[in-house]
Amino acid sequence: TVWKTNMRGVDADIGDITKSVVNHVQTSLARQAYNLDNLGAYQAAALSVRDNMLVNWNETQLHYTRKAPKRAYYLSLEFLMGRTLDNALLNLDLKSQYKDGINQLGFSLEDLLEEERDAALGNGGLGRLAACYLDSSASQDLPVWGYGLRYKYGIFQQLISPEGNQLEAPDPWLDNQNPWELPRIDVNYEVRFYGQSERLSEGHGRALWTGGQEVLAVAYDVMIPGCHTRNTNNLRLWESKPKRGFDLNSFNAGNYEGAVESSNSAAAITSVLYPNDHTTFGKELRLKQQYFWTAASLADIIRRFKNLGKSINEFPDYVAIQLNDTHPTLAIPELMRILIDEEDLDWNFAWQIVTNVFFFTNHTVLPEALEKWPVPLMEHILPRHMQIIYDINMIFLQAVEKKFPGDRERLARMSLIEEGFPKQVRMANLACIGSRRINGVAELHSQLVQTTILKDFVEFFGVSKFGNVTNGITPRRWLDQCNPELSKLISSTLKIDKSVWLKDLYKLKGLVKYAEEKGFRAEWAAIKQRNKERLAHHIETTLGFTVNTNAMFDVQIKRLHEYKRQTLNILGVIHRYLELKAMTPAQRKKVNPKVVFFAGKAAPAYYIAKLTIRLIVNVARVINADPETKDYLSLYFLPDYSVSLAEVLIPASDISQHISTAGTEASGTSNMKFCLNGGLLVGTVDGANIEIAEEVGEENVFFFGHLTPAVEDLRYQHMYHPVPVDEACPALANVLNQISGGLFGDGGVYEPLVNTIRQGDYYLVTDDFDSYIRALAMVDEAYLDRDEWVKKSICTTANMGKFSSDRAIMDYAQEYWNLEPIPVGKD
Ligand code: DL6
Repeated sequence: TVWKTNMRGVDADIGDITKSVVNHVQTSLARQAYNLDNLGAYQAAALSVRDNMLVNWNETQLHYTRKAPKRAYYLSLEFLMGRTLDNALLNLDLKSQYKDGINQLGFSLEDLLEEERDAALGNGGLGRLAACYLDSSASQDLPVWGYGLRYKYGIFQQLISPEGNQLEAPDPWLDNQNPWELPRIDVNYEVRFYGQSERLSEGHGRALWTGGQEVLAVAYDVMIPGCHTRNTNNLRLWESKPKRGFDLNSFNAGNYEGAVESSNSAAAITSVLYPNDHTTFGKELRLKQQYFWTAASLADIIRRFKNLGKSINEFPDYVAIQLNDTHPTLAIPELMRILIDEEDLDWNFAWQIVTNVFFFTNHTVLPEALEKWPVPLMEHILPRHMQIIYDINMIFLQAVEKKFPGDRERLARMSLIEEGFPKQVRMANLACIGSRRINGVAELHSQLVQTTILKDFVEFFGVSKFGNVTNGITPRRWLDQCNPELSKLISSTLKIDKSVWLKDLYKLKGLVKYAEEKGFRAEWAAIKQRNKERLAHHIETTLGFTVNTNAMFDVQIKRLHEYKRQTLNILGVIHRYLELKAMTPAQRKKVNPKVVFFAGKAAPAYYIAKLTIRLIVNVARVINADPETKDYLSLYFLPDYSVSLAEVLIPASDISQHISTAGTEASGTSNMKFCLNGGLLVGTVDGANIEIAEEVGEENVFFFGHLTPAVEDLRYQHMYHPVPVDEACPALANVLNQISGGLFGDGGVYEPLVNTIRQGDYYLVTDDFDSYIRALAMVDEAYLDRDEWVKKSICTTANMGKFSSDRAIMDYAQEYWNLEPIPVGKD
């Protein structure tokens, strides 16, 4: 049965909606309804929708409190939520009523949706995954809360200079107020930094941590409505504040700067999201962010547990904590500190509790992403935690020595402390030792975790501690919301209400048989075409470019990174351009027209990634202006990639590129989004591409490139027996020579980028180039037979059931957390 939500627990009608919106205009915004702009109307509409969510949210929290189930907490330093209003209206099943209500007030809902700023508290895949998991937890009635930080500034805004350089501007996303959060000044905790830790007993007993700086963590709650259920979960984000306003003594003594300094330093903790994915820099503020957030979250979790009146040894029966990568790993020594220093438990008992509560997900095997913190920094900021880490390490290494006597190298590899200047704490080792289970995010990745970075730990603990949960995406945002026409066609064809298939995505399989129906294919193709026109319109109005919507749309959208190989893509574009230039007009006429889109941000300090953007922008400038070729090939770099931009791009794509060097992309999730929207993939045999092909059929994926086992050997050869690119891959050499020769502006500018391929070629662009070009030729050929292409597109969507984040979150709930759904209003 479909549960209908409403204004107050009874049926919502349009009159109720307009009344509630107008009421918010007058009382919450203190404005007049007759003199209101779209922003004001959006805010009032959002507050009115929020009222609905609040009713459900309160009911859900009460229900969870009454039922006292085991709960899970998802600790993530990033939640890349995007916009909320459309998603909330769809999940609450109120969209059509609000559309009409907003119309009656003289506005258009579409316009109001555009007023909302993205909540961009994340870098990329890891943060967006966390957002999908929140949606799925609520939709599956699971008692799961998220914990994160309320950054004042999210991921930077990306601007492109006239030369093609990425520039970064702050993202003041809270400037217009955020109707979706509830400040909870009553929920706050003190968090200590620095100071001294004095051991109070011999061995691993209690210690007293005093002095230093105390900062206040204040909660902000964000409601997470489930789809067609009253369950509305919570995302709690912490803001840092000085414990006391400012130092009055310094102020009175005339030391104004000193007086506000400590209050500024407290507020700075949650001021900005670090804009790096896959790299760590060992910065003090980042370590303070991590501790601030884990300490506040644990204090909150323990307080909630204590309200149950249970004994502390039952903690793991009521609490599971998922560590989203190593960022929250300090929660492990922090829980030890609480149990030993505050609860007065003995070490072994405390350790048993800790190792039954935490679960750890690894999201990358790239060595530069494995977090390490300098011991001196850790000792300075968290002296008590450093003692605990040393104690954990000592006991652990004794056990390793017992199991592998005399294996000193193994001890050195497994130690929590990496020798060197300075010594460093290895957070992945700590997360692994302190967690009950560890998982990777796709089959291949989980295998690689077990056979490379955590191999020693598998040998020590046994393989049963390690598992896999292949990532997923929420079909609510990534189909129903971003592609409403396709969603409607699916419901009408399957004759199943969307509330059903959106929560049981395997139902899409029913579409396979319609791939053989001409009429259905025509409707399917027409929707793709309209989505392409919607994207073209967006580009025209925001950037002023006219895009050829009769062409194939080829999209690569993700963070700029050498391992993701945007370079391979742009070099392929240049190769295609050179081929077109060499053709006669008659030959060109037979070519399949193509528009290539790139979007993505580069970490501000990542020079090669930024240079890649510059190359793309300048290649676009040249080829889009070439009268001979522009009808057959054009190229756009769309600035300031965001969740909202992805929602317009993905439904419009015919083909998308997921072309990482094999073994480097842990999973990828945009690959799933494209396929769910009927886009096909060109990709390497990497991450979740492999499982997608297993589901949709290899005949529907364009694979190319070397496989993971070959990668190490190839790198070895590049290093010790290098072959010049001219010999190894003449087609690529020609492309590189054109860049160096200045076809796209001063060739010298691009030398550092070109040299990454000519010298060393760590990401194997040379090795994969020919096979990549062949794969693109196969894409062209397949696209010529449009009927077959549409069949492929339909069969791809139809077989994407596995990649719903509902499946993924239920895997976590059942296999890891031991959690039951607790539906509100069903008993
Ligand atoms: O698991 C989500 C996402 C994967 O889909 C990507 O393949 C992977 O690159 C990304 N990893 C990170 C690394 N973060 N850290 N640390 O973002 O995770």
